[in-house]
Amino acid sequence: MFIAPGVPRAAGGPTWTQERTLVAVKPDGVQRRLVGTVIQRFERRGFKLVGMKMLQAPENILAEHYQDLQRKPFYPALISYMSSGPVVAMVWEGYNVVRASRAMIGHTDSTEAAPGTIRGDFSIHISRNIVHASDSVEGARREIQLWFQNSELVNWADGGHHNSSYPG
Ligand code: IDP
Ligand code: MG
Repeated sequence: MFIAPGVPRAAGGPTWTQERTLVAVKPDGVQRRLVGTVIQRFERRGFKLVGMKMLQAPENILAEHYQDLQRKPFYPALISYMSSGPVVAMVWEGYNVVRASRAMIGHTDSTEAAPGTIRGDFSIHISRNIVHASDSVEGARREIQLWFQNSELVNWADGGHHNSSYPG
């Protein structure tokens, strides 16, 4: 049975709230031709792509994006890595997409990232970890506003063209 987002399954049961999160394929992911792989994993999980663009990330966006890390010793190298080539920024929507996408990308450090996660399958080092995903609903809201104009996000209607709902 299909249960619409936002409708409680039963009294006291889970509520389906839709979330959005920012996912970005970092320059090493683009260089290694992993853009399609990242998109495929989110699509196959059933999440909905509502925004996507390739860009050479401007320094002011990177500085704000990584503002919490400014005092870390690796910060200058991080900014230079993130500026080393284009990134593909995306906004994905779906039930608990923030937490689910963190699980899908895996641990920051490639050594700790579980096989089957994006980082666990492809990352070679903590400083070259392929992909970014927001780490909280509030962080996602902030990052989506930072990377995208409202007009760049598309609220498309789900036509139900999935295997699970295909007629006949
Ligand atoms: P996250 O990307 O898993 O959320 P954060 O701790 O928010 O991890 O760090 C942001 C990014 O900074 C990491 O994805 C990685 O690219 C880089 N980074 C974090 N820790 C290190 C480090 O110890 N050495 C080099 N780069 C690091
Ligand atoms: Mg982070």
